[in-house]
Amino acid sequence: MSVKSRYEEAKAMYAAYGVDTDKAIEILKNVPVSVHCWQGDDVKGFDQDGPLTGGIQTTGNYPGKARTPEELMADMDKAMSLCPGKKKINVHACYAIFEDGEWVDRDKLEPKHFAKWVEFAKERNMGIDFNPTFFSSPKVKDGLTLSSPDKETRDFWIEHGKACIRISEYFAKETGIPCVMNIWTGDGYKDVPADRMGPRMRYKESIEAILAEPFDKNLVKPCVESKVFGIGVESFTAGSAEFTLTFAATHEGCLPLMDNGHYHPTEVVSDKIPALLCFFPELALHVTRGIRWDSDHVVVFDDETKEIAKEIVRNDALDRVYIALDFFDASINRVSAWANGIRSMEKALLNALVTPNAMLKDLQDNNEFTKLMSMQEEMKTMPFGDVWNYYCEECGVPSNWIEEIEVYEKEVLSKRV
Ligand code: RNT
Ligand code: ZN
Repeated sequence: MSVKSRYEEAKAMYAAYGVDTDKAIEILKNVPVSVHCWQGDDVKGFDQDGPLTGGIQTTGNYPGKARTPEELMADMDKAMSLCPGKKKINVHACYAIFEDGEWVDRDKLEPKHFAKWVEFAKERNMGIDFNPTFFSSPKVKDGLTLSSPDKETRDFWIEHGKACIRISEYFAKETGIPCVMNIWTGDGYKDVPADRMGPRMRYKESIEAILAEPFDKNLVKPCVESKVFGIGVESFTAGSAEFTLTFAATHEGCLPLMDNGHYHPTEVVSDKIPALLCFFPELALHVTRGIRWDSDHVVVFDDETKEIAKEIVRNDALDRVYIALDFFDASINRVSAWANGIRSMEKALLNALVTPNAMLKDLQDNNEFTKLMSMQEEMKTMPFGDVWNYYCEECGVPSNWIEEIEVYEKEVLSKRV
């Protein structure tokens, strides 16, 4: 049976529950998922030769990682060609592309250092999201940036943040699509600190100084990302959940960003999304998969990813929640990591869009919890795969995508030695 005829049967089954699968597919085609460039080279970047620092770490040594902008872009292209749906690209400041032997430190970065990314995005009709890079730099003093007690250090990083706002605005103007600019630092302490408020007050003032850089709020969407702890900074994180959430709530135009690896293990971001939607016009996500800790495993089509997508869809918030991916696995083919992560996010969104949300809500409101559980269980064995396959075919994604990755590994990645 063809993909199309299987789809027709599935469509009828979903229609019996009041779900319009054609409409679901049309909606999903226009939902952007932001693809992070840093999966391709283990968060290394092009502006420095040192190790990855800041409380984050990649593990694994799979051959074939991208070493140059050209290789990284080619790998992203390959991965994206194997995934349905609309994409944005997500670039970190350390991925500046210098030409003719030029190099500037992070406080001196300019739009021209990202012109190649703009070219790449424009050719593919994509927007660009951006991140100042407050890690992997000798200017990080004693593990601290924006919260450092050393004024010179803070000032350097504030200048970096301001430069990134200018670059973000340039991205938005060039692509015609708003740029989500996420502020995350690994600032924290390994052991029990004697002062927790001091660093947070400095962090607050530093972010305020960055946001004092003039920018058009319709073009640049600054976010603050929280975190519970990092490697080597287990006792204290300046940008904790309460800190960043309150910062965003009290600073007009600043969005909270939730990374689902950044909470205590029994907390779920799916539950936090509707809580924040009650108050914030817009919010941002880093979708990742933490196993036992913030391990940044590749996103798969698991329960929490499905729930995250459901909360966005059933609260009619596809245009209020900026979805970005954030994982980095160096132990497997990196193009496959991207492809699986993007495809899984798309699957979760499609799954949410073909869930009979209105009907399930009614059951809840009418206190019909026996039927609610039963219906939710029934939904799990609906022929979702047939809808997914049709969506992929509609988007021109090759059905032999795994084989394509194997060929790419053989012909391209394995030659990088
Ligand atoms: C780290 C944060 C942060 C980074 C990226 C590279 O724990 O999740 O978002 O992963 O900025
Ligand atoms: Zn993150």
